[in-house]
Amino acid sequence: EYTYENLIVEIENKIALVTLNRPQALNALNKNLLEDLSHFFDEALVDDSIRVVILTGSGEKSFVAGADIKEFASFDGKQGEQLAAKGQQDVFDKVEKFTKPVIAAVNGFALGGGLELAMASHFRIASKNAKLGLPEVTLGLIPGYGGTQRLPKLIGKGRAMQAIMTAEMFSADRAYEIGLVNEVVEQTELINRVKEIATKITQNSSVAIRHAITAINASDKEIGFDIEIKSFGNLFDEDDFKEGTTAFVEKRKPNFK
Ligand code: CO8
Repeated sequence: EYTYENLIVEIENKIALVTLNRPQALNALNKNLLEDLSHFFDEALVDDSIRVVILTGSGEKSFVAGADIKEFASFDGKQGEQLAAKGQQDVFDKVEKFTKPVIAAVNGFALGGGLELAMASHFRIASKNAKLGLPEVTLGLIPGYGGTQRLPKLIGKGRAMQAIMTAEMFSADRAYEIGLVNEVVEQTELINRVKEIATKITQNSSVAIRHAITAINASDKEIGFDIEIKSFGNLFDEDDFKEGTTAFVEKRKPNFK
């Protein structure tokens, strides 16, 4: 029997509400949390009591503030590449290709790996306080969980270039304008609204929806993900990565050469 360390799973009316639960680290994705997610999606695939999955973060401040920087700060290139490859395979690809709908209820910060998880989900609903972005270049990194591939598909190449280069966050309203999230609602209404959408989905043909997901996903090119993983790993051997992650841990601005 598997017990979740960092996930809360509540199943009701064919909807699984999955809460990523590491509020002390703004729900940053560490190894345990990724394992929990990987395990959940394996189980949920064959669990007939689940028709739709909702992913959200615990607390009122954050969906997921990224991969756990403290956990990977000491990694080298090989380990970095393995981390990205394993994460993409075990979690992010599994989410995107999941044959039951996965909705991200973005209830606060969705940064780095957090926005990547929201983007791997089939669509996103945000609360008004949400802030979304890919700040990896502030750490001397690039997105490593599919962000270089999924962000341009969702918001266009030029906007994705600017967002990744500047590391700026989108407000919920701006994310709505550019199609990164489908709706923006009050935080207190977020889970109710997403459950309402999920309920509508549960009333439609699950076999048809399964085929629709596969067909919609079929337009994706796979090669970019491999290039992302390789580049992500290479950056771990650069001085900028050491400086960027050390600066985060020491709560100061990085001084890139
Ligand atoms: N990793 C680890 N700890 C984190 C993270 C994180 N990503 N984000 C926040 N925390 C921790 C903080 O260190 C802090 O802990 P402590 O109290 O022990 O110091 C606690 O959560 C609360 O955070 P803050 O005090 O910083 O809260 P603020 O409200 O002041 O700031 C921010 C909120 C702006 C969200 C700020 O926490 C922040 O900038 N976080 C980091 C955001 C970020 O850079 N995310 C991207 C990470 S890199 C990434 O995701 C790479 C993806 C590809 C990975 C592929 C394989 C690894």
